[in-house]
Amino acid sequence: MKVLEVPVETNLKQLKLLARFKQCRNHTSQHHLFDVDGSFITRIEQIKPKKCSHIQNVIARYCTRRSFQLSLSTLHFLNCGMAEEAAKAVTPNAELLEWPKKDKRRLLHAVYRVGDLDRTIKFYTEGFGMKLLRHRDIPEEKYSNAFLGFGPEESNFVVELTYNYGVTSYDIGEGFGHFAIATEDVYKLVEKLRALGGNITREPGPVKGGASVIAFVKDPDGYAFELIQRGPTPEPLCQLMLRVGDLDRSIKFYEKALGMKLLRKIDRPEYKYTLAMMGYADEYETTVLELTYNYGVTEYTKGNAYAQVAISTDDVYKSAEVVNLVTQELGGKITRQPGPIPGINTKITSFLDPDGWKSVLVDNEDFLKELHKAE
Ligand SMILES: N[C@@H](CCC(=O)N[C@@H](CS)C(=O)NCC(=O)O)C(=O)O
Repeated sequence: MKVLEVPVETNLKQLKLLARFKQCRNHTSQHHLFDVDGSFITRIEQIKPKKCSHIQNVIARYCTRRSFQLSLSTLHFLNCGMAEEAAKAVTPNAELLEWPKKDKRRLLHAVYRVGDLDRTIKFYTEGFGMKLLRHRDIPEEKYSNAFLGFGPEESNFVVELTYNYGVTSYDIGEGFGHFAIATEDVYKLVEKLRALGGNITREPGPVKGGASVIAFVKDPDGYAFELIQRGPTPEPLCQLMLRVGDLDRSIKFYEKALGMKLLRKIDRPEYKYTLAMMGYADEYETTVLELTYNYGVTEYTKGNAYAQVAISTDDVYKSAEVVNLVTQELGGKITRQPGPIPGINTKITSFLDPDGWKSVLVDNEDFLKELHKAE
């Protein structure tokens, strides 16, 4: 095997040369891409002169690795007529992909539909101990919203309930998992919820395969809430669980597209599932997205009840560019291009993840303005 080392180029300062290509003697159309340590990254086949969109894509995908970045000379080596253009196209991507990690992000709220707003408000306030934070009625659009949570929207994750005039029930589907509420005494909370007519679907006790005490209750619309026994926390509304068909793909998507961290991964082979806790800060201090993979299950029905999760950002435009880039690699798609919502002027962008779960990125400043307008 002929190994071709590429000299360090200094004309593109931000691109450190950490790459080299090894070219197979017998397959001149096949290139094996290695990182500086010599570990194999990928194989690139059939690089046609003057057509580098494929190599651009491959490199764009891998040059986000901390240990590997593209060099202009590498592209020259490929004898690709569009080397400079390709480098230009790829360099900003590497920088762009750093943005979600630098951005000011947190989970803001989960949006879902309920058949009777007052009934849910009563269950959440009297049963769970949430506060009703905001209420708005939009008669011209025939819907109302209620925002509930354990603390102010400026700092806490909340639920945004939507009531569509005249619609009294929804299909929750199989993919939506649950919300979780941390409480110091699951047994006590279960008794309170039972007394309020709550449907306890799993009695308190240690989780199968683990030690934490949990229980499950369904709210009046059938949304599951896991109750988890924990010490005091600033964020009792601690999890949003969604089922996914390929956990590694989802972890990568939420890391790259949304800048989340993989906080914890638990595999319970005896119960045939794996969980990944994804979020922006400590799992016990903030709300996390719990992604569940059930062995062998690659698709779920989604129903029409759960809608989306909202996440804050300082720049919806830049964030949408990142999402767009990541969807090309991992799947999913932008469903609303970045920009202000007519009438409200809050800048948002929304998109689907590779499983079709929707997220909305909301401009931080606009979000705060909206809250203060509502006061
Ligand atoms: N098959 C389950 C996998 C996830 C799971 O089992 N989660 C735990 C909580 S982390 C659970 O619900 N355990 C039920 C129990 O302990 O009774 C699902 O899709 O919901």
